[in-house]
Amino acid sequence: MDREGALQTVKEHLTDHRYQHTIGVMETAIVLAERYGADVKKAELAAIFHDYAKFRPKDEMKQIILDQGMEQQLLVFNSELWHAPVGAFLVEKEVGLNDEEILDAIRYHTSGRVGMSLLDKVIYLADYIEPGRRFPGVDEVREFAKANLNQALVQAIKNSIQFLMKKNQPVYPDTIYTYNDLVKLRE
Ligand code: DGI
Ligand code: FE
Ligand code: FE
Repeated sequence: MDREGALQTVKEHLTDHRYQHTIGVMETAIVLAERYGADVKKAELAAIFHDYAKFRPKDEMKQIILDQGMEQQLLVFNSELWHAPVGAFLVEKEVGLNDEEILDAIRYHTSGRVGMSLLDKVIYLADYIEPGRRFPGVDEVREFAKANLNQALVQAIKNSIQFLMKKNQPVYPDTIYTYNDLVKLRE
């Protein structure tokens, strides 16, 4: 699938704002893939489709999580987490994209996972630092991303966990496991 076809497909599923975010993630993911030696074409496609399921009704996402035997724990945490695994499923089913590396990068783009692949990392980080993002601390992560992928990633996940804790929100266990796994890599 080429870039134009992919963008056209995803555009119908997103708001204008989310589509602009997607373009930012795509451009950032390509730069990161080139910098760190990931597959640039796969990074482009994973970025384009990473938020494919963002606007699916909650009921539909919940049903997919149940029917497909996905991690049931997802259902007791923030529904914002659901669009990642549900997106991987729907991108395969509806778009026909069946590259497991791309699907994994979509599946784990919100929580990360233990043993993230290079492509998973590129997409997670691109989602966090694309030019439209205005998180506190994002500029520091952008700086780290110029030279050290794992350092940038740890900082991004740390910021996200701190952000959730400040709002007294629960943190999905996989997010913590991802943090621990990446901190270990840096020792
Ligand atoms: O889809 P995006 O907005 O581009 O970014 P994302 O896929 O990283 O989703 C961010 C949302 O998910 C944000 O509202 C916070 C939420 N989130 C991320 N990690 C966790 C989480 N919510 C909970 N409860 N626990 C997490 O670990
Ligand atoms: Fe997302
Ligand atoms: Fe996103």
